[in-house]
Amino acid sequence: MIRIERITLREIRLRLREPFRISSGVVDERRILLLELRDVSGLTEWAECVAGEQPNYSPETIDTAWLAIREWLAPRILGKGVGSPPEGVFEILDRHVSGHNMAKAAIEMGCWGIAARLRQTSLTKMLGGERDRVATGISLGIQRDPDALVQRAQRAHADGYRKIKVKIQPGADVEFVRAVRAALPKDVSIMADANSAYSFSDAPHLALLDEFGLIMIEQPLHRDDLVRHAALQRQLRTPICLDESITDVTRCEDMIALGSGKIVNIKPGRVGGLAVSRRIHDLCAAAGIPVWCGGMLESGVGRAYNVALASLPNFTLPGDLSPSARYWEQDIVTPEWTMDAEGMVTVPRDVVGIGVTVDRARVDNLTVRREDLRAPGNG
Ligand code: OSB
Ligand code: MG
Repeated sequence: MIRIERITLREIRLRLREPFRISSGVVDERRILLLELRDVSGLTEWAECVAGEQPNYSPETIDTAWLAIREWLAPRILGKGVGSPPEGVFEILDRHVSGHNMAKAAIEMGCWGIAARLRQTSLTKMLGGERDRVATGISLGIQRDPDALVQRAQRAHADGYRKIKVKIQPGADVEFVRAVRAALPKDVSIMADANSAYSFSDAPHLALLDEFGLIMIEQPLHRDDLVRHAALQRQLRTPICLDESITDVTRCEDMIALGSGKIVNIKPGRVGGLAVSRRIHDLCAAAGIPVWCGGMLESGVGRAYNVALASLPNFTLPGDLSPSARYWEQDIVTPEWTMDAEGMVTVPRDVVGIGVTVDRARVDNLTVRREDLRAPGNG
């Protein structure tokens, strides 16, 4: 049994080493919502809400998540006992509260972190993760021209990344991918992520990507377009991977039933946390659908949850789990996340809790907003 008596919300600002551009927007400074949860026993653990600055990737933002956590979600958990492992926290948060998955996930994941600490074990073991190391890919933002993208891709390949993902949009797609494909050895795994930039009438254009042997194309169409993704998949040789569309287990069942995609990107924030992530993982494993762990430009805190999740057995493709230095001058955790020359990140299987320690002095320094949430009567 876990009983959370306080959740401290903080907003910190962390500048990316370089702006990250996707088809729906650009970010140069992350506004990151951190949660620090404290159990009645006095144990604490950190979690991260991955909502962005703008409602472009999903309807949520850091500001809507803050509101949802304070007004509707934290009161359902604070001062009340929840089970351990916290398999049922998502249902407690989800009943009669639609949407706000990233806000729900932040609390839910924090409960997993606390549960691991209480059991004196690692988050990875608590989840049933099996791997000691997870394979890492890089997600490269849209660049000014193909040459600039090729430079970044070559550097990433030399660094050891096991998958090169390039963001695309109309006007920055076929020629950009062609240039990257031509610049890298034949056996390098390349993929493209459109973040919903296309419509079904673009099918003949998207089919031009087939000649490059991409391992997948991620989320070409609108998040709600499962039927059109299925029609598109029938016209493409390249496997479609869904990201934005897969917001819960049912949506994943629909993808499988309709044939809307052949691969799933699992982001715990998008689906409401680790328990739902694991259910999607299990569903896909049973259906022969490979999964990989996506990223949301997380700090070292959110990354810890992603790495633990990615150690489950059906995460068979490299995740968007780049090391700290790919994003930040300096991360907020020690040790920082690193990647070896084989493109592998070590899973902290034997470290109690999430596997990294938050640099509290640095977080205090970066904090621009803070709010303590407590159970009523514990004020
Ligand atoms: O679509 O996967 C995406 C970042 C922000 C919003 C959406 C996406 C991304 C990424 C970043 O691709 C991956 C990473 O964290 O390295
Ligand atoms: Mg994506």
